[in-house]
Amino acid sequence: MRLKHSDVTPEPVYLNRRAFMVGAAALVVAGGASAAAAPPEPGPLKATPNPTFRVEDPPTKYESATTYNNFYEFGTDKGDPSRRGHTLRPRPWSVVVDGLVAKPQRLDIDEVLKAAPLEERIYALRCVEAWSMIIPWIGYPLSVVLKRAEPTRKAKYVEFTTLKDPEQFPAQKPGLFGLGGGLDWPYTEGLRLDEAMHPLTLLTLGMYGKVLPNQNGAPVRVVIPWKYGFKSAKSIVRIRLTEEEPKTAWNKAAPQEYGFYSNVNPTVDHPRWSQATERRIGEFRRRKTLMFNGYADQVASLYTGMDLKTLY
Ligand SMILES: Nc1nc2c(c(=O)[nH]1)N[C@H]1C(S)=C(S)[C@@H](COP(=O)(O)O)O[C@H]1N2
Ligand SMILES: [Mo]
Repeated sequence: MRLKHSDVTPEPVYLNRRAFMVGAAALVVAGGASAAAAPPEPGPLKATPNPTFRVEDPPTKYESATTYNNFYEFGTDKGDPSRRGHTLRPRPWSVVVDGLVAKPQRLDIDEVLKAAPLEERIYALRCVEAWSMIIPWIGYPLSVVLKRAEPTRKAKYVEFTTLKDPEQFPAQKPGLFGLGGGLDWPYTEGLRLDEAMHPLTLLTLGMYGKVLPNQNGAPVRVVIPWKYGFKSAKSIVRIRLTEEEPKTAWNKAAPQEYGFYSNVNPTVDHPRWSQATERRIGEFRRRKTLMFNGYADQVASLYTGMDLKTLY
């Protein structure tokens, strides 16, 4: 008689392994689908370069910016989002703006695209993992849609919520625990209202002259260039104005490592590594990380009187 795994493995291990095997089988299926249907190349998106927001360093190669990604809804490996991104359907799509506002909105993605002239802005992106890229984004200030909704006087914070749909985001499937790095879904992020209204905070619909690729957060995300990359939530479906500081996915997962503010600060190390330098993707030597990721002139005044050493 042949032994089954359940006969030789202690119960809890067996259960975990079974969950893992189910997950592995699901991934094989997902992988098979991806080979059959490669993600379509994103179409062109016209935008006017805005010379005020333009980092002079050369942009990162498009190939790198679209294959080296953090988007844990697809898995924790840098290649997962581009490999599995085809399961996300960026249309139809709408974004709700609600909470403490006089005029709650539900905006179809086509309305979002037309709400303001599209600008191209070349920003530095600094991941908390100490790598960085230079990316030509396309979008317009988030303040445009916030003002439309007319935040009330009680509104102090803005919460962003990413789509929750396990059919589109494989790591959200129940039973695939661990594939998404232990994050709670949906992914949420947040800003103080004045940070969200800051002209640098970009509602982002494209990059490199194209519509936003799925792996970069299609069809719409935010980009906050003076903060660590995880603040820039992808594929957002809701923007909610609140009185209290919103809970954020990374802060819930590891509060001692990922604070609400998470401004880029070379003098405050991550508990497990230094933030003094960074690896620019495509370069060999490490660079010094700049205070507020190089945007100090524009944003330092937001934090007057606050202790930046403890503001993580
Ligand atoms: N919904 C969601 N948004 C996310 C993430 C994620 O895992 N899920 N990762 C963040 C992190 S850690 C980074 S560094 C940036 C990466 O953006 P990019 O892949 O477009 O360079 O997206 C951020 N936004
Ligand atoms: Mo990141």
